[in-house]
Formats: sequence, structure tokens, C-alpha cells
Amino acid sequence: MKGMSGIIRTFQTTTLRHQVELSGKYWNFSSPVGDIKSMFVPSCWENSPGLERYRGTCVHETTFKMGGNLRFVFKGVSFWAKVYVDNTLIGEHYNAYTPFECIVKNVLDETHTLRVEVSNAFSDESALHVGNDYRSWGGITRGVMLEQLRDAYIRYVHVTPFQKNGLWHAALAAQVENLSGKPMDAEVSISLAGESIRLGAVTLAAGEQKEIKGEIVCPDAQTYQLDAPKLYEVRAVLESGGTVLDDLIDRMGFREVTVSDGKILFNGKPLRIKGFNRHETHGLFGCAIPVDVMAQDIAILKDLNANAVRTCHYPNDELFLDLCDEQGLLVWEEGHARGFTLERMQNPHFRTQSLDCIREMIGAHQNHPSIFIWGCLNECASDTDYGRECYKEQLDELKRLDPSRPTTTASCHPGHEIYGEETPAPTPAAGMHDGDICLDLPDVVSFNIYPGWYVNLPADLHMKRLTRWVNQNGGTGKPFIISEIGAGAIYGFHSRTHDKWSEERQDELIGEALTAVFANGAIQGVFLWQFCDGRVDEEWAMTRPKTQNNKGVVDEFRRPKLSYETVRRLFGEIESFSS
Ligand code: ADA
Repeated sequence: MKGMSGIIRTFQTTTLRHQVELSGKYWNFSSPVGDIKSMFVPSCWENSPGLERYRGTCVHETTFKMGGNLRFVFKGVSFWAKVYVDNTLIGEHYNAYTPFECIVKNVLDETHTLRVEVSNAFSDESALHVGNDYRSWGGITRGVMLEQLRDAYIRYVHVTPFQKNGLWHAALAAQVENLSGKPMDAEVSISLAGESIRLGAVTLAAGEQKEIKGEIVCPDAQTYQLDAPKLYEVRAVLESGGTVLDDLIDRMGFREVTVSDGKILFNGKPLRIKGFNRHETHGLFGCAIPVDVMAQDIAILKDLNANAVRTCHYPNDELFLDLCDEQGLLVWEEGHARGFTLERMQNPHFRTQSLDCIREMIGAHQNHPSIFIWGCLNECASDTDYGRECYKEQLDELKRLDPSRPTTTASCHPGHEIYGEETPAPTPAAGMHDGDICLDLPDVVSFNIYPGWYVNLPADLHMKRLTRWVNQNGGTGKPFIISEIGAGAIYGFHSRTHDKWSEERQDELIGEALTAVFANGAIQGVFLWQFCDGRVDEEWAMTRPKTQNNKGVVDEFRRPKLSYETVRRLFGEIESFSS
């Protein structure tokens, strides 16, 4: 079928390529444990009997009939992948949360075997997937697409909207690749919001890739607003010698995000963020959440009067971003890293693997108008000298790849003094400081705090002391967000005395937290921890009843806890923009 829309994206991405979705069906499956012989793609193997706790390698296999230049797009394989066509290795990838492609040229038009060896095994080679407070699942967990390309193709078209002289413009960049064995003159034209331009012509040597840049004015473009999320298709067409070789369609929205005078401005208006942290996790599906369930999650978030979601702690399935674009739900998307100590950051693979993740994230997701901020390095060693080097490197990379959005990073290292004068200063180890030393690096300062849960301080006092400390330690003049706040509750556990883990205790602490956030004029908003309960890795089970992080406002099946109505009411009282 030419240009299909299925479960890969919510819209058609080409009119010329022959596309076949390889997901949405059962593949042959083999593993050293259990008796499962076929596995739905996408899914997590942990949902199958015998594989619930399996860490190791499994093999997924299917067949396809297509020839020529073939492009396989994997939206997510968790978390090592080796891809073979007819027993020849065509690509490898690390990281569950970023897409990758494999191209094979001049394939015979007959039936072939596609085999993917997938491993979710932890090892020293894996710096980002480690036993953590969320599960690193196993399997082909997102969609797979096969495309037939001609002699050249468009790898991406990046569109960055901006206002000039009261008109919407867009900066454009398209990368083209010559798949043929001969040099080629290639020409790219772009159409967007009723306008078209010829981006330029390049000569490509055999196998060469080049980026072509340009700019377009779109006088009729309507602004993308949260309550009127107008989306536009951008279509890039590649021609050579008068023959059309390829087209690629993506979607964008005309809006600007800036930071000024301690505020985050969305189309010039100061945002108030009413957000949730959401892990890709579900009691029935693991991280392979079907698109209709994603849409239900967004409907629940909207019902809660939230206006933002944070993709803690990794890039999300692009389908979720498509839905956020359509619904006008703001997204903080972040690179993959949670809670790494200095020692973990010193893993020799850490820097490369995290930078790869950032590059793949921005490369694939840059056009989504709902993404208003990029994040990285949640709760890592921002209180150390070596940590600072890594923070600088990653925040610089986010900015280099996309200067049009602000950056942030969620810290958990305030100076000890915020806990009160009676709290003694820790004796700093070599290279370690009393508190975060990276607040000067991002555009927006963010802190994760747990008043009344991990820290014995009332929420309002906690925030007052923290904002003062942030101002004195590099954050002056920057917008400030509470990127996590919350408390645990086991669904269905009630206590008249509000005991720990009861829905009543969670409700009380969340109520106090939100009231304190919105009463504090120095804070631009909040991402509650967290949307739904979710499974954690074995290593975390000691402090996680039911092997789950139970701080969801809904449980793993999206059943609301007591705090649901409190959040709904308190978020409902706050406008998305301050005047
Ligand atoms: C941290 C961390 C989250 C989660 C949370 C908790 O702030 O960023 O991933 O682990 O704590 O539930 O304790």
C-alpha cells in the first residue's frame, strides 16, 4: 500500500513510498524459557507466562515480500536489538526509547525473513538501562514499518516556526541520501500552510547524505494554541532530473516558546504548568501501550485539568506525541537517565549512550509543537565536578540541536541548609559539593521534592527555602518548576488515621503540595509524581510495595484514587496562562 497510516503515526507520512506495517500482528518467537512460540508486535514479553521476570535474549521473526531499496523503521526495541534479513546482520541499536532505521539496498523481490534478536539483559555495557524505579521491559515494544525507497530518499524534514514582522515563518532543513551507485543531482521542494518553495539543489556522490536548508514565509498560518491546536502538514518532495523520487510528510504547529524574566512564554504569554509525570507503563501492556489506551490516558489527564505531561525519564513513543499535538497537551520530553550516582555516570558508555539518545530524540521529535521543553539527566550527580561536565555536555547538545526550545533538568540536590539549621552539613567527598552546582546551565531550573513523604517539612516551607536557595546558587532570574512532587498510596487501602500508603495520606499531601505551589509566585508550575502506578525493576522492590511505584493518582489500570478529585479541583482553579 502506498502511504498508509496505522499504528506508527496518526497520519499518513508519504504518498510515494510503498509502505507495509510489520507490527500489528504476531511474529514467531523463541526464548530460552517458557513455551511461547509467537508474540504480538508490539508488546512486552513480560506479559506472557514463563517470561514475567525474564532478563536475557529472545528472538522475534517474521517474513515479508518486497524488493529494491528497503528501509526498516523500528520505533522502539527494548533494549538491545540486532536486526537480520535472511541471516545477514543489517543493524544494531541500544536503547528502548529511541527509534532507528536500517537500510538494505537492491533486495530481490521475493519473500524474506526478518529476524530481530532482542535483549533486556543488564550489564556493564548498558549505562542507561539499569535496575531502576521503573521497569526496563523486553521485546519489540513499539511499531515497525517497512518502506520501499527509490534511488534517493528524504531522511527528515525539520521545521522550526518563528515570528518575524508579525508573520509566521519557518526555518527548514531536509536531509537527503543517494542510495544509488552513481552521483546524482537532487532537488528538494517543500510545501507548508498553502505555500511552496524550492529548497535547493545538491549533487550527491553515490551513497552520500546532505542537508539542505531554507526558509519559508507562511502569511496565512494560524497560531497553534493549547485550546485550538492547529496542525499543518509539511511535505518535502525530492526530484532528480525531472523525476520525482520521494516524498515525506510530517506535521508541525506555528508557535514559539521563549524564556524571559523568570517566566516561560508560550506565544508570548506566561505559562502556568499543571502537569503530570507519566511513565510508559500499564498493568496489562507493560510499556507497549496501545494507541487507544494512550488516547484514554490523555483524556484522563485532560479530565484532571492538566495542561502538561513529562515523559519521565526517556523519549516516548511518537504516537503519544502525535496525540499530545492533536490535543494541545504540552510535553516536557527528556533524554534517558534517572538517578545516576557519580559512579554510574562514570560508566565508560554513559556519555556516548546518553548523547546518542538525545540526538535520536531530537532528530525524530523536533517537529512536535506540543514539546515545549527538552530535559535530560533526571536526579543525577549534579553536585559533583564530573557530573557538571556531563550536564554541560548534554544541555549544550540539546541547545545545539534545537535552539528554539528551552532546556531543563530535574535536580534533587539542594544544599543541606534547606532542611533546617539543625541538619548538619554532610562531609563532602572529593569533587562533591553541598548541593547542585549546575543551575546556571539550563534555561529553566527544576527540582523534585517530596515534602511530607521523604522529607519531614511542610510543603510551603520546603518550597520557600528551596526557591531562596536556588536564587543564591545559580538560578536567579530563571523560571523555576517543581518537576516532581507526590506521595504513595496503595489503591484501595484506606485509613481513618491517614497512615502511610493510604489513599487518604496521599490525598492530603498532594492537596498541600498543589496549594503551596500555586501560592508561591516564584514557581511557574508543577509536574505531579505521578500519573499512574507502574512496575519497577526487582532491584527496587524493597521500598516499593507490590513491586510498583505507587505514587500514581490512578493505579496501573487507571482506576482513580482519592487524590484524583483533589487534583482535578485544584488544577481546575488555575488558568494555563498568568496575565
Ligand atoms: C525521584 C525520581 C522518580 C521516582 C521518585 C520516587 O524523584 O525522579 O523517578 O523514583 O523519586 O517515587 O521516589
